[in-house]
Amino acid sequence: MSVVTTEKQDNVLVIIADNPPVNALGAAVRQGLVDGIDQALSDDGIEAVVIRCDGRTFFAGADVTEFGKPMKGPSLADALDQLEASNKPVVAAIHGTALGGGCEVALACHYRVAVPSAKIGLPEVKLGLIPGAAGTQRLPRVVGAEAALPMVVTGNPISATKAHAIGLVDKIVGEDVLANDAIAFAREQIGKPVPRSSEGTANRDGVENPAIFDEFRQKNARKLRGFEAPEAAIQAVKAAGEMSYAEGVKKERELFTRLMSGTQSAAMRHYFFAERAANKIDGIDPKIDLIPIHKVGILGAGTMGGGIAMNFLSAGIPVTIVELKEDALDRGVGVIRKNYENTAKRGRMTEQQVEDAMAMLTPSLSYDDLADCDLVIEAVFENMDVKKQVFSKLDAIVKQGAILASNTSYLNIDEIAAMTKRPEYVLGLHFFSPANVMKLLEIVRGEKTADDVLMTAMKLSKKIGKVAAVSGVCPGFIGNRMLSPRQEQANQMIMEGANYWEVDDVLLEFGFPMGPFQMSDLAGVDIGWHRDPERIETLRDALCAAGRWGQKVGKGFYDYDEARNRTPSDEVKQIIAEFATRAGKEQRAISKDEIRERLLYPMVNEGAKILEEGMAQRASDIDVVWINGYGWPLYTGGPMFWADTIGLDTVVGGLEKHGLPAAELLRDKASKGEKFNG
Ligand code: 3H9
Repeated sequence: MSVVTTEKQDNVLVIIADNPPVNALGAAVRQGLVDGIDQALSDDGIEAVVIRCDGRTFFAGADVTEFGKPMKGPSLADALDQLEASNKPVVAAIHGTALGGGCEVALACHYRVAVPSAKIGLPEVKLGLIPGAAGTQRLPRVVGAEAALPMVVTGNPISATKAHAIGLVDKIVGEDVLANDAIAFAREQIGKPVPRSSEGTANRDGVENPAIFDEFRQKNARKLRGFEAPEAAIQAVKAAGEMSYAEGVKKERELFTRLMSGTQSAAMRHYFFAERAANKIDGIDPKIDLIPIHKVGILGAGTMGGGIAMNFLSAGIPVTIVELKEDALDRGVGVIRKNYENTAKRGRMTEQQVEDAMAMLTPSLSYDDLADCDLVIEAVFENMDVKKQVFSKLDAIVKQGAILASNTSYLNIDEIAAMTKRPEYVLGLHFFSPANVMKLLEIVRGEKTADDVLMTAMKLSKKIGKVAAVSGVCPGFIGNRMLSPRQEQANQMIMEGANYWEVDDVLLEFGFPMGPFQMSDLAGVDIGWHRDPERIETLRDALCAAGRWGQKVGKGFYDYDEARNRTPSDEVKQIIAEFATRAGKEQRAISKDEIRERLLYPMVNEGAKILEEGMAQRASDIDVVWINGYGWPLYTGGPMFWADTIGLDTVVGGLEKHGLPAAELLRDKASKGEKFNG
């Protein structure tokens, strides 16, 4: 069957696309749109046109799988020019998500009607691109540069009601009557001059007040740091005010083409598919029956337990949270409430939503209250003996058929599962701190974890807004296991003469939000410290003994002022120098290149070992973990894609140069000229 069909409703031609799953605008769809418009124009009985989609959504964008391949059929830009040129009114009937090229189709139509649940946006920047079918030129002409900027530059979609308020949508219609109401709306436009977006004048605001562009740059500087596409998006929207439509389209094309051939877009497109691939578990039918999760239990109401609980409450899933002591429980519940109230203060939640979420939380001092939960997540002290005790107790109390999960970041899930009579119902759910904010969820598959248990966790992760990746059982799983060699090199280099702030700077320049020593200050240098100031065996012991416990006390590796600005500390330099002398380490200047190579190449190497051992299903899962859990810059595509980009032989050569081992898989792939991804 054709992906685009037409239907005559008296004097209105309805063009219907049906290209599952998301009605991407592939070659056949573009051709179908052109044919549909030709049909409408050549039929004297047709006076208006409606474009709508079957299935779950209006066009969700260009077909990303076609990128980088030779163009087939009409380009989207040409198809849309033909559509807009029609002198018979064309109406877009929008449901689901009109994204990217889909939003551009809607913009090329003369009118847009939408259901209230629809979302409209230009997310191309998230693929390292800008819109390439005149979206950056038509949108500002319809809604103004100021309203267009956030849409084009951040890529976040807006609701249909917001779109209506800014003039992007002409009419909101009922959820179930879109098809009919769009036809009725189209009939009302017959005989009126057609409004063309390319001829709109709302873009004058950017000419009259050009300061909006710099203001936008400044306001979003932190978020946009390192990314190329947002700046191109700003330039394109600015051009919409300064240039004629035809010149503006040319400018957009130049910017689009440059981005499309660059490494950032390749990396971000890799990530787009990586995130989706990570949802798939090799050897498990995605349609397997899932275990219904109506109620979740959390053991531990500390920072981690509370954060984990919030994920479920926010998704409308009731939570019972258990602590052993009343004051700890009260404190934990208080923090959850405060976090929600802060979100409400920022306008991202209503007071009612705060109360609704809190009403779903049952605090308890008894394990027994976890008995009827479908999933219990333990977030207690990170110690194997403690975890073992907890699991044997949970196993005795929690109903059969319920999943028992550990939030351990390091420990062996199989050993923990062995304490229960239901090891197939045990797995790791490793949340990252703060658990209500961080996107990543590492799902740890034990040796005996059942397929439906694993798939239930995977589907649940999507429901609570997490990006999940599966890891096998190994110390530190995927993320922390790869962090270890980086930390080891960072520690070694400062003993060999590298300045610790330079080590941090190298990672900042690479695109990480912070370096290892800043991270240590933020987390607390005293975490895990034995608390005996007389016992100084490590650099950490020395810093703690000197009261340098991290940012919370105003000093750690760095000194902090009241605004939390950091400056390297002479005292710390002295302490490091003393340690180095005592260890007999020869001091030398270490270049930034060496620092970068010694921090990042061993991580790639560890990633290769993780793959070699089958602890990650695919290299791209490792990229998903590091981008979402540890701030690896998205625009490099993650550690494994980055290694592919610079060449695996470069990585092997670098490891050898610094006397570091290279995994067999890495060597093998490098020698064959292969990549981790593809
Ligand atoms: C663009 O439009 C450029 C233009 O300006 C001009 C060019 C000249 N193409 O996300 P899901 C697949 S750039 C191909 O799990 P959801 C996806 O891989 C594009 N495939 O569903 C997955 O496949 P699989 C601008 C696509 O319900 C399946 O569909 N548009 C595309 O959670 C289901 O996807 C965007 O960036 C695509 N465009 O979310 C929008 N989109 O099952 C990108 C999806 O094999 N898409 N697939 O893994 C999305 O944001 C989400 O998919 C959407 C649905 C919100 C639509």
